[in-house]
Amino acid sequence: MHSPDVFASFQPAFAPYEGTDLPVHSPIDGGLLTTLRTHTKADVAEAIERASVAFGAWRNVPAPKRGELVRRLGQKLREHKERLAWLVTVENGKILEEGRGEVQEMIDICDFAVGLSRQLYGLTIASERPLHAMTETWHPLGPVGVISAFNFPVAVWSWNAALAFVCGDPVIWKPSEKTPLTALACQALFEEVAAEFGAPDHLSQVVVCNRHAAAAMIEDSRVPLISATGSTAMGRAIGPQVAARFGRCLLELGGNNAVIVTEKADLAVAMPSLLFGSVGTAGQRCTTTRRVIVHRSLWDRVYDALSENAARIAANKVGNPLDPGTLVGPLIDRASYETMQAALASARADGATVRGGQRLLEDVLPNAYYVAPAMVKVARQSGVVCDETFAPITYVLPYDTLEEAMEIHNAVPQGLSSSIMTTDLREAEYFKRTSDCGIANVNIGTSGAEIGGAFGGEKETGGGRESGSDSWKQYMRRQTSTTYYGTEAPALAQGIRFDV
Ligand code: UN1
Repeated sequence: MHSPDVFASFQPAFAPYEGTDLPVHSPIDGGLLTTLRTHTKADVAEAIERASVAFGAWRNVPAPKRGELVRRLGQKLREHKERLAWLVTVENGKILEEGRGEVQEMIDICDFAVGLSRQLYGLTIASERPLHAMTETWHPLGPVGVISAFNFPVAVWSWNAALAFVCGDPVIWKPSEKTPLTALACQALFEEVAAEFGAPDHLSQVVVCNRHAAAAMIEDSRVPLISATGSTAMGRAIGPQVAARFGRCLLELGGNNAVIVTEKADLAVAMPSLLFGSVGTAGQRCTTTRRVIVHRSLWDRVYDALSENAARIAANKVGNPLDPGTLVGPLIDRASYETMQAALASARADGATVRGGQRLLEDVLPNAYYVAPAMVKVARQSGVVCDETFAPITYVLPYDTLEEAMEIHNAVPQGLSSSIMTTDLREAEYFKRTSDCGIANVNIGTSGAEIGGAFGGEKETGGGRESGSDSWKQYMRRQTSTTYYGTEAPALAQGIRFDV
């Protein structure tokens, strides 16, 4: 499965981190890729100290010059797109096409951030007092702690890092322990760029560690922003810890995304999006379509079409994600497979019809976890349907009125992404107004957002917004400034007199 040459070409990036603590496996065959040494809490504290020093220098570099560093990073990623995509596939298991998409997302956010580096605009505000000028300006914030998940092992770092760098902030990155190698590869590419550019040392650092060591970053007020992607449980743990020291959190947590298919849907448009959203990335996107809420008149038809397509994929398109014909790669690990099976068992116990979901390729790859995507027909939303199971399970539910569909839609704890399939403008607008998610699409699926929009969601999704739009403001400190340029004693606001 491996291309030894490509893997060997990454060895210099891994070498300084090699050790005996953390075995890293490929989900493709369960094989050991390498073993790393992990950082302790004290190591993380030292990284924070180094980042603080880097901040002192980087904050004084003009923003457009900081953008030049990010421009070069984007260029470096273009040059290494194919090999980095390959490593993403080997370490994470997503198909190579999606590995390439992930690196493209990094390149796109670099381009976005370069433009932004000349547009960190503030405001001029009308003062109520004569000869006073009021402005609002944005200043670098400080070291940013980035915690990323295995499923987008490099793109999510880049959303944060590209913005943080142009905003004047160093980054300390704690990647998932399941995917540290892709992080080290990015770090090596960054270091090449930083050396050519002459950036301060330690502008970007990777800490390979568990959550106990990462607590150093969560607890330290020298890290004013923690941007974390992962489970709701993780967010629930770190959110209050960061808040307790008045730090800022940017949380992108679980999703339980639904697509509503109305009577007015064009199924030729809807079906491909439903399928990619449900089974693409083996159901391991936070934006994966987990629920399809279908008008009762189309319930059987949509369920049958989805399960037939899923069965077709299971028959010959689940397998090695490096093969060009594969559409669905493996689950990340055994635990993920077991969680999936438990969810299906629970759905069955609740009376649902389950098609697919069985393990595949077990004889040839006993240490890898490939599954047939599961389509679950369920009459009512309850129990496990309300949970996010990070696997290819799609619950297909019926509705009678659009109001009822929206109630079902919003009655889960998560609020990341949502879609409606309809050709009716009124239905589409009603849906957008009523969906409680951070993302609400019309006639496209729930996954595959572009970097130009703000990405994130409400409720247990955590409320954060990353990447596009004005997400950059979270990586900066806002300052309101009033200047008096008169020669008499200045007037006080609110008309207060204080004559001595
Ligand atoms: C994630 O799964 O954490 O919208 C991120 C998408 C991708 C990003 C997903 N652009 O599906």
